[in-house]
Amino acid sequence: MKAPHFPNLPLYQGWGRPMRVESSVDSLVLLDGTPPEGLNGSWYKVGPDRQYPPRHGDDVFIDGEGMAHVFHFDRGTVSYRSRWIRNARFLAQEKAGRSLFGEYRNPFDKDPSARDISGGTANTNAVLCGDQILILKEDDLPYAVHPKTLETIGRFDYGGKVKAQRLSAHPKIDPVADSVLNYGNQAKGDGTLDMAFYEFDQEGNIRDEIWFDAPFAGHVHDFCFTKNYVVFAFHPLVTDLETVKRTGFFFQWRPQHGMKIAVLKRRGTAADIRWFDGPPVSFGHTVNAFEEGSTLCFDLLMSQSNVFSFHFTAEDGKRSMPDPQKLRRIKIDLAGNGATYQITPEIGPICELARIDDRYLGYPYRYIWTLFGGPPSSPEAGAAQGAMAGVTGGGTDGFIDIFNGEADVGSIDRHTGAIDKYSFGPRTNVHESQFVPRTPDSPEGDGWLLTIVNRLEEHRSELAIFDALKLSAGPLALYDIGVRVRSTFHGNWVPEETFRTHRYAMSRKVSVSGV
Ligand code: V55
Ligand code: FE
Repeated sequence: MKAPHFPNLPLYQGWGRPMRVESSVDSLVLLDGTPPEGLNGSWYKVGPDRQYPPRHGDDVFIDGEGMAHVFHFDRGTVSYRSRWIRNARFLAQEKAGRSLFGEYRNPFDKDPSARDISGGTANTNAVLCGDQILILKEDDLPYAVHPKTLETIGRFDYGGKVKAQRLSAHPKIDPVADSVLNYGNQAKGDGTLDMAFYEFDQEGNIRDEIWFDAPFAGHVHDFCFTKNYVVFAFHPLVTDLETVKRTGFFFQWRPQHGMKIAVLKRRGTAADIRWFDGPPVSFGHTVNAFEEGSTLCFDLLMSQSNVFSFHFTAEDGKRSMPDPQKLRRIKIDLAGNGATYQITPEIGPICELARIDDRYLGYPYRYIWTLFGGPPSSPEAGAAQGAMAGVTGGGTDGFIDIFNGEADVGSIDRHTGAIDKYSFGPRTNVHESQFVPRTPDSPEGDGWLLTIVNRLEEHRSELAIFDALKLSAGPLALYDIGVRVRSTFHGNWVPEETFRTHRYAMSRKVSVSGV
């Protein structure tokens, strides 16, 4: 075995430098403030790290082996732990002492010994199911881990009931039905048109299952639901295996398709699906959806061009600055016979990784918490950010680089348009935040916002707890994590009592219009 050596690329520099460390910190040091009473439970987060350099050196930041993180909150004390997800890929590579996979998701770019091993990295999200935490990546089934220790238990196929080969990393909890909704994209393998929608109960039993064909094998990273419908938007990032073989890249931008939206009727069939067409816009993440009379409102962080052009380009291979991603609402009229949707104007700054008060998922809501991007604090900061994304020439304030870029924690009030935010200063960024209600029946937004703060120059991270509706007042409590937390994608909060009840405790006791 040879010592792993990472090539001299921006991808592995700065905050992108691989850590490859599993941490256990018993009791985080309180730097400032007073921990709030009543904040008891566990916050799970998942991100990529690099077990070994990929086969050909360069890659994209969304690749990398999954590292799960957990903060256990117990009456003002917080412990922190991070563990690799020991899935098939990780274990095979550990045995070989090197990476067996190359370019992101390219099935033709594997070591021959890994031909039958899934390239799934388990690096994107964590959600509770029964008494296990599931760690997700959209090209594989989840891996179950122990909720306290994060020890890997194994690949989870819901007792053989899930026939999709993969589930997305954006499951959503329906707070009224007490269900977990998820889906498989390219569900019968790379490049297949099969989409599989599932509604599960809290223990992972299937309550609803709808299979249908996508218009093209696309990149459906996230979705939305309402009381009666499920919304899938197919933006034109396409997987065509011949193109993957030729170019190496798993997705190609094909604007001629436009963005097609499928509206499924819950508990319905594929025959009930309605399709709506629009221009070739793109998005990574949704925010929420709800019904307003016969109008379906679908909120997302949208770009008017290819927001993934930093890695997945059109046929010409050019990498360019995309139109920046901002909050927009798409309106779909379900009463008429139309087959188009309406995109309403953008609101607020450049955003990424948005969350709401999860008790309002699928229903009318008011508050959004998100990363706010903006101009870099210095030309050097901008250069670091641009290099990472492979973007040269343009400005670098058009997108958020979650590794080496700067970002503030912010919120948008959808009713008043008010923006609230807090900056930890130059050369800092934050991870996706988590809203925690003060009590199960407190009003929308009344509670705490948790985030992880990266001090990019000092190479260390802090844990911040805010009053969710007073971000600009600064954190109520700030803890030193003691180590760097390499940037994560998503996660979820599990209240303490949920470990006893097995219920996600999302059931909302307050009434909302539309319910
Ligand atoms: C995204 C993230 C992924 C991925 C594909 O939109 C798309 C983001 C964290 O992994 O594999
Ligand atoms: Fe995501």
